[in-house]
Amino acid sequence: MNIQTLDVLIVDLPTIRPHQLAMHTIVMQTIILVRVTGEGGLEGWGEVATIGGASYCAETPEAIKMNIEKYIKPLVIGRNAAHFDSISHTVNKHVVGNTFAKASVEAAIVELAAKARGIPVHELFGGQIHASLPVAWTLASGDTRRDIEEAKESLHAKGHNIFKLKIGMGEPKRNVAHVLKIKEAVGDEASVRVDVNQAWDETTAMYCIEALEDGGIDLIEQPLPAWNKEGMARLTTRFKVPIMADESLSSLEEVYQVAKYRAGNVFSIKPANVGGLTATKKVAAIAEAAGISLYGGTMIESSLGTAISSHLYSTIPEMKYGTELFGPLLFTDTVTANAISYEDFRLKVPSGPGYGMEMDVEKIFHYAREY
Ligand code: MUC
Ligand code: MG
Repeated sequence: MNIQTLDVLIVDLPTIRPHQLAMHTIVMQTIILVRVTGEGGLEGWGEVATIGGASYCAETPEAIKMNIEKYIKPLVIGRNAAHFDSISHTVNKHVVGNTFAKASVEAAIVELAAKARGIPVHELFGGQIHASLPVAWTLASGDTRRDIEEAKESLHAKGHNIFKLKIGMGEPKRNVAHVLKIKEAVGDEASVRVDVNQAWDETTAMYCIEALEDGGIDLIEQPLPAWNKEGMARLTTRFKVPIMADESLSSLEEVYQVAKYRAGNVFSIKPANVGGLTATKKVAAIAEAAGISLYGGTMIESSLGTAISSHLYSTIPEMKYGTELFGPLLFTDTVTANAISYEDFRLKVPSGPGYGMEMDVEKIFHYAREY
C-alpha cells in the first residue's frame, strides 16, 4: 500500500479542569494529527500531544507541523506503508531529533499498513499480550481537598486506584505535605505516586524523597532535571522507593545510558519521546535486558493517541507499574466517533483494523487551527 498523501493538523482541545504541572498549567491541550492516505483513499491516522507550547520539550506544535511538511513528508510519499520500520530508518538518516514529529508520522503509516491487511496494529508488533491495561489518574488540580475528592470518587466508581500527583510547582515541603495528606486519605486502597517533572535539585530531592518514602508513596518520577543522570543514579541507589526516569529518556542512546548507569529503576515509555512505536518497543527491550521495570506513559493524548500507545503497550509482556493512558478523560470533547472504554480500573485496548478508532472529521476541523 503506497503512501499517496500526508497532511498535518494542529488541534486544540479544552480540558475538564486546569491540569497543573511544574512548567505549565494545561487548560487547552494541543494535539497534532497526521493523516496519510493510500490507494483507494484508505486512511491511516497518527497523533502526538505536546504540553504548554515550548515549555515541556523543545518541539512545539508549530515546529512539528512545519518539520513534517518540509523535511519528513518528502521522504515518505510513494513508500510502501508495510515498510514502516524501513521508512523510519530513512527518516532518521535525514532528520535529527524531532521525535514527536517522527512518532506522529510513523503512527499514521503503521495504521495504514495494518488497515491494508485488515488487522489491528498490535498484530504488527508481535501480537497482543494484554487485552486491557491498568490506568493511573493524575491528580493535578492544585488543591488538596479537590484532589482528595477526585481520588475518592474515582475509587468508588472503580475508575482508578493508582494516583499520580504533579508536585514540581511551588514549595517542595508544602507539596510533600499535600501528597502525604492524600495518601492518608486513600490509605492502602490506592497506589500514590509523584511526578516532579525535573523540578528539584539533588539536596531537595533527598529530604523530600525520604519523607515520601516514609509516608508510603510508591514511585518517584523524574525528580531531577533530565540532564542530571548522575544525580538520578545516586537517588536510585540511596532509596528503596523506585525512581522513574521520564524526560531523561529522549533517545535510544540515552535510554541505554540511563539503563547502564541505573539512573532510575523504572522507565516511563512514551512513543513521542523516542520517535515512534518501533523505537518504543526497542526501549522495552533495553529495559528487559537491564532488569528495569516499565510504566506506560502519556503526553496526555486524545482518544486516538491513547489507542496508539495502548496497542503497543499491549504487546509488552511486563508492564509492572501499569499505564497512565487517561488522556481522553481529561478532555471535554473527542476527535473520534467511538470512545476508549475504561472499566474496573482498566483501559480496554480498542480492537478493529488499525487502532480501532473511527475519526470524526467534522469534530477535527471544528477544533483544528487554520494554519
Ligand atoms: C509527564 O511528565 O508524565 C503525563 C501525565 C501528566 O499529568 O503529565 C504528563 C507528562
Ligand atoms: Mg512525567
